[in-house]
Amino acid sequence: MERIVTIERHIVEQEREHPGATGMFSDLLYDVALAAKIISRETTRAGLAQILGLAGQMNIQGEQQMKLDVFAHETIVRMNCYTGRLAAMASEEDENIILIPPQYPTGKYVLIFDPLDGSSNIDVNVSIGTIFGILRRKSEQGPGTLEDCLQKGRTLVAAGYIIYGPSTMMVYSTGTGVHGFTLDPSVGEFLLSHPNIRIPAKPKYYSVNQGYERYWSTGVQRYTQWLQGRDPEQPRKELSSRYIGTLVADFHRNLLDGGVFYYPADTKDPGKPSGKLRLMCEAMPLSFIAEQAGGKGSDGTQNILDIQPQRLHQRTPLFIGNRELVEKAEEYIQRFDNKV
Ligand code: AFP
Repeated sequence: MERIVTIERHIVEQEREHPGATGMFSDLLYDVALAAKIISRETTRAGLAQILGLAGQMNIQGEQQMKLDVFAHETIVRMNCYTGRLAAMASEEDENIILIPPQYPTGKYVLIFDPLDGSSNIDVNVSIGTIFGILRRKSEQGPGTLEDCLQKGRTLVAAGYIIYGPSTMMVYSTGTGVHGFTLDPSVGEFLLSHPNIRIPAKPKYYSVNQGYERYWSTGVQRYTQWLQGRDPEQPRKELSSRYIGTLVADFHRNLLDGGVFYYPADTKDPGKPSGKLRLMCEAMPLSFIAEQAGGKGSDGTQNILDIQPQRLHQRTPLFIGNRELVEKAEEYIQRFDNKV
């Protein structure tokens, strides 16, 4: 008989595999899941903002409506600032690291997150998401530091994302495989629905904003032609194209069906020579998941998990999904762009 496993039970069962575990890490993961449920509840009401009062304006009760990305950020911060599990947080919505208020104890972990990824899709009722990563602090005690946050993806102790789609799902890994849970809103629990996710060996999709093709390097353009089965030197069956414009949703689909997502460096905006995506809050956690599912994340020249972040909001090109598709991107970039 199939067992019904809640995320709480799953986290506790995983903890038992680590005899020295204090439970602090499990509690932190559970707090993230709880924040996700609150954000999920609010995302399903987002369309009502128009009739109940626009975000950023007064609603009919005369209360100020909060934008959903700000709401998601504040929910995660408020859920985690007083628990004694964290030394600091870093959010895509905050320029600086978020310190634990002095009246609360600090803990040994650091939480990095993108509270609401794909926010431009909210108004059109298309899937959005939350991305998170958990690091162990480097400093011994006291308030967390920037150095506690600026660590390589390789040092993540856990990472995951929540997708707010037709149903809400939380997918996470603590370094022992990738597991997916679907929220049953009637009981308010995440239930294990996708144990041990592996990226299918035969990919189906490539996902990129092809509207920007003319701003890409020759290597990325030639790689795209290869994905479309149009490189006469290396013939292959074409992949189908899918692009949602929410990284979490594009990544999630390719994780389950196989494929590659990329947001390369481009020349569109001289202020963003490395593309749009953030290394710490987006690329690192998802690359951790990809690797745990048998795939890979790369910036086109090196593994995302081996990059030492220099700044909190550093941007990076990203190629992520099936390992051989990502390595093929590296090959094209090496061949056509890195001429010396
Ligand atoms: P927004 O949060 O501004 O909608 O950006 C979402 C995102 O960072 C990521 O989720 C998408 O993959 C990417 O941007 C889409 O960007 P383009 O609109 O340039 O394709």
